[in-house]
Amino acid sequence: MSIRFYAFDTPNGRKISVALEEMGMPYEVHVVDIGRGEQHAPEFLEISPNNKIPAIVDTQGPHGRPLSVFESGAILIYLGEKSGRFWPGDPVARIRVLEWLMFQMGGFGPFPGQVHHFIAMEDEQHRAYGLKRFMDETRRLYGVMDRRLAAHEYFAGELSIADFAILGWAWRHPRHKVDLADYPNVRRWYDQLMARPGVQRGFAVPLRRPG
Ligand SMILES: N[C@@H](CCC(=O)N[C@@H](CS)C(=O)NCC(=O)O)C(=O)O
Repeated sequence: MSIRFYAFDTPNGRKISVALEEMGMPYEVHVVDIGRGEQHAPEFLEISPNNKIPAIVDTQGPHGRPLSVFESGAILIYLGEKSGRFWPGDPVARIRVLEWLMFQMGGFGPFPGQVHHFIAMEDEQHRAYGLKRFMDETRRLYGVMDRRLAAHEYFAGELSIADFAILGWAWRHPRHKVDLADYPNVRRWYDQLMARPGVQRGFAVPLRRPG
């Protein structure tokens, strides 16, 4: 098994399980339970120095040597390069994929992630301020996505790693209290992706230990 996949059942973990399944790459899952602090274990920090999932180790990396990769965007690009799938060779098509991948990494992840944080906060004053700030931006990002998808089937034309990256967070729309009925083009895209067998397999991969 060449890819060791270190993850937990979160949006950033699911991006990679979906991509691995869609690409048909063999891999083995190593659950890192971030609720129990396993992301701080010294052996995990050696492959993921920012103590976050996901990370991978390709035991048969370039030149036949093992290679570890952290940061989900970098992992998606690596897997796209290795599989030759969902990562176009044409420079114009590739830059479109990178634009939407960076859009996800820089915005549609950090902002809904803050909504998840503030929603759980008990202090009403902090909660209200944080929720307004991050909910407004999250909804604005859904609006950007909706406009893009009005004219494009997928974010970068053909189905790509950018779609898998964005899907990981769109999957959590109930948690950040976004109704996809307000964004009909995102709804269409979301339903289309969720109907794919590879995506379904990606979401079904156990990323938590039983019990
Ligand atoms: N920019 C990183 C973010 C990864 C991230 O935030 N991972 C979270 C789970 S979704 C995590 O491992 N949190 C544990 C911690 O911060 O200690 C990526 O895209 O890979």
